[in-house]
Amino acid sequence: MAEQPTTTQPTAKYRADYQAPDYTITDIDLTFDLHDTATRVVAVSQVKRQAVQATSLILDGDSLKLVRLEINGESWTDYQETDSGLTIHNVPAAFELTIETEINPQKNTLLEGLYKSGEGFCTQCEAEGFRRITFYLDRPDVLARFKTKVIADQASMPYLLSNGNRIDAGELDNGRHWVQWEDPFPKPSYLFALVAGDFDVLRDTYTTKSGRNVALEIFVDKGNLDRADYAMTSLINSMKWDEERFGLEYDLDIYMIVAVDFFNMGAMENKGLNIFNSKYVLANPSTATDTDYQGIESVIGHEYFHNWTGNRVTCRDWFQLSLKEGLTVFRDQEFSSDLGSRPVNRINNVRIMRGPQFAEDRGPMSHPIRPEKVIEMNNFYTLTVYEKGSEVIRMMHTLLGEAKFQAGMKLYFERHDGTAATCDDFVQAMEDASGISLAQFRRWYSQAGTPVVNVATEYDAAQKRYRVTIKQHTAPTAGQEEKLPLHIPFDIELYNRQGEVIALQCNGKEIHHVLDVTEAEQVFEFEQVDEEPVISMLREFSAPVILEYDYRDEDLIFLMVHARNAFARWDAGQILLAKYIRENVKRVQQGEAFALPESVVDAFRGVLLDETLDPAFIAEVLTLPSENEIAGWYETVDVDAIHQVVSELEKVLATEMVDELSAIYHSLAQPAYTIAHDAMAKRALRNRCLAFLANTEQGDKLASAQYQQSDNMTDTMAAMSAANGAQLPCREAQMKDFSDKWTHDGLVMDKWFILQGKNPAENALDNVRATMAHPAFDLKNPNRTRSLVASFCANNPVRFHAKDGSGYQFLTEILTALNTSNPQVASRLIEPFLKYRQYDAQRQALMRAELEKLAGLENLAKDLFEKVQKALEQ
Ligand code: B3K
Ligand code: ZN
Repeated sequence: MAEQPTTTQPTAKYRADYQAPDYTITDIDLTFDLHDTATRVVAVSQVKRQAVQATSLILDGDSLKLVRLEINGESWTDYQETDSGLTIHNVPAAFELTIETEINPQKNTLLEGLYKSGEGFCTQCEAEGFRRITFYLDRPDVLARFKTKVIADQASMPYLLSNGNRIDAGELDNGRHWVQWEDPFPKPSYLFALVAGDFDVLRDTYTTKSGRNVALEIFVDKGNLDRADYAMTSLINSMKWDEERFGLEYDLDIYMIVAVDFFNMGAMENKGLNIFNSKYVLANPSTATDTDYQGIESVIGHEYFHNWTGNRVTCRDWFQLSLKEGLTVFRDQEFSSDLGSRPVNRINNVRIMRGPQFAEDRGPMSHPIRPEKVIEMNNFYTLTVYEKGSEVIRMMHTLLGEAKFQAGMKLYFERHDGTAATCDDFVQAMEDASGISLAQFRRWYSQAGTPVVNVATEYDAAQKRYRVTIKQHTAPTAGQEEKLPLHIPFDIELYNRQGEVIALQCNGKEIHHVLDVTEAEQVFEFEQVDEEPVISMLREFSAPVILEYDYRDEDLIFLMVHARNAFARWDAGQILLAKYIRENVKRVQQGEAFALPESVVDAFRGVLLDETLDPAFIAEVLTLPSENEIAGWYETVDVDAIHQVVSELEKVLATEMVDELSAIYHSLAQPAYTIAHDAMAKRALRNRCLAFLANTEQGDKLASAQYQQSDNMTDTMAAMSAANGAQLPCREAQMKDFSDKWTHDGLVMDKWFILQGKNPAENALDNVRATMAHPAFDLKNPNRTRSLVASFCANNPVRFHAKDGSGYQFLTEILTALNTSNPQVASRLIEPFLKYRQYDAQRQALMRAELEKLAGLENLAKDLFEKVQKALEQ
């Protein structure tokens, strides 16, 4: 039986209610006696009163059995167990608190606290998992020095790991052994980690710039050692990059990473002992795609960078989550951009903003990057806090420039190292170090929603003036009606017809290309503009806003060729595609045929044939916006029309450019697989060509041949996706062959499950249901569940939104099962339901009925409760 989540009516917490803790804990000494169903935890804490008036110590606790409670070594009976933990009455001002608890890791399907992943034990404590291990002040502003002793069976669990340095070890006479760890850096409980098990270990060393030798260890399941190299390379690259770009050095003698198969998210930055979803560690050419490799590099980097932005300076309270996450995402994006292609990285980050993040801003869960009200903290590890949070940091970087931004970082560490800080502390450091006012800019932290920036331009030939009128407006979002103008860094460039840049002059002075847009409406008048220019705007996506401007086709086609920066060229292509997607959705709705001007095809053909461009960049230009991103452009979404238009557009481009696509496809074949950037870039373009060609007569032959000849997972998956997407005859044989070959390996099978989920066939749902019986599928494993269920519900809109409501019923069944076994995963999967108001009346009613069913569930977990409630009341 799965463990039942808390059943009491959930209550909200507000940012405004923050209060410093009455007590703090300076040191904690933990002993774990590990057993599958009854693990004993003894916690000896040094407690100190902080608030004079306090007499009771209120500790957090969840699903714990209290075995023993002592104060200064004496049994203590003056306490009460509550719904949320333990209240100990009449405690002294400073004392030693001993608590022994019993927990059941085997039954812990929530994957929070201490749980079993396969044969081993591991922990996940962020945000509030430590309270499922022992009663504690489980909040990020209580920082203690941790000492941890782990006792377990020696034969089955030779490795016993925790944070910090290994200080002692020994054997017991009953076949058990123990290891003791000590972390010299005070830390909040969410950064605690413990791992026990049997692993293969990849070892290396790193010497920091000041000469400290650091042992690097990556622990993987037995037999997976040949899949750990890239993670190690990425770790070493991260350590080096953080020294070079941010001047930050690692601070312990050992850095460990453990890959586990059961994990709710990507990875966790526990001090000195990162725990990773195996998806972001394990890779070799035959099991992982280029995208997987890139994911590993960025997540390894992200968790490593947290050592300074997150661990050395942590968050005062969970409302400040973006302090560490937004900043660390910014850092990992910069890392990937410095090591790989900056434009391609930027494009992919912007796709996430314009697709799922903008969608989050429009929905019932819309919140500022620093939320004001939270029921379940795990629900706020969102694209808004992470990705928009990173855009907010990036805007400060744009406004200050690299040198001043780095001065701000330095000041931030000087002021806050070793403490728990706020978002405001960060902005203050940036402001103080740079002398640049961020007063209005701070609104980005409190205001939710995506601003719309509307631009109108006017050219006065007689005066040689170019007038740019910029209006900004943010529509009301859930629970936040009033919106104020934001400080928007608005990066522009003007070009003459020869493609040369026109210097920006205002009032006789040359001005910077990043305009400070701060008012609801603002006019910039540029002088000495000799001819009507072409304007490039929101270059590099300089602010997370929606740009509205009535571009002429020829101007976009001009920018696709002449804009000086690659991102702007890509963006011009996207705006051009968007114009014709919108127009054709209208045509489809009116029963007219699909139409695309020759000039548009030629513009894309021009990019395809431009040998001076990076092939990976060309692949991005030729990638259409996703159906989900397109859905976001509409008040009422017509899933079927959108799907039809995207398919037609792919087909028309493929047919019109078939010769070029085919020639390039063949010319880019590579003799042997390497993971060098230029090799990846060529594969990216070649496989993009294949995806187009799948819509032509050659499709089946090409996809079939590529699958058979492929010596690497990138090309294998590209062949399978092409076959799946275009429903080619070779699809079935490929799917069977792949499953026969990889059934034993869940991580690889995830790719196959994703294809089943995204299968455009009419009977996709039947297939998905049948696939749940596949031996490699396991609803208890978050990776498997996400691969199959999320790819169907979130990324196969036409089938999920089937008019008979069958897709909706399916999602409710899954959510009902996960509500008890793993509500955190359920809470991610429910997202498609939250957008129900964007659909037609019939679909709305069907989805609403499902939400109501969920609302009526007995024991609805607070993760789902918060979202269901907001969706229904919106
Ligand atoms: N800090 C963790 C996320 C924890 C999520 C808790 N539900 C990973 C990261 O952002 O690096
Ligand atoms: Zn993070």
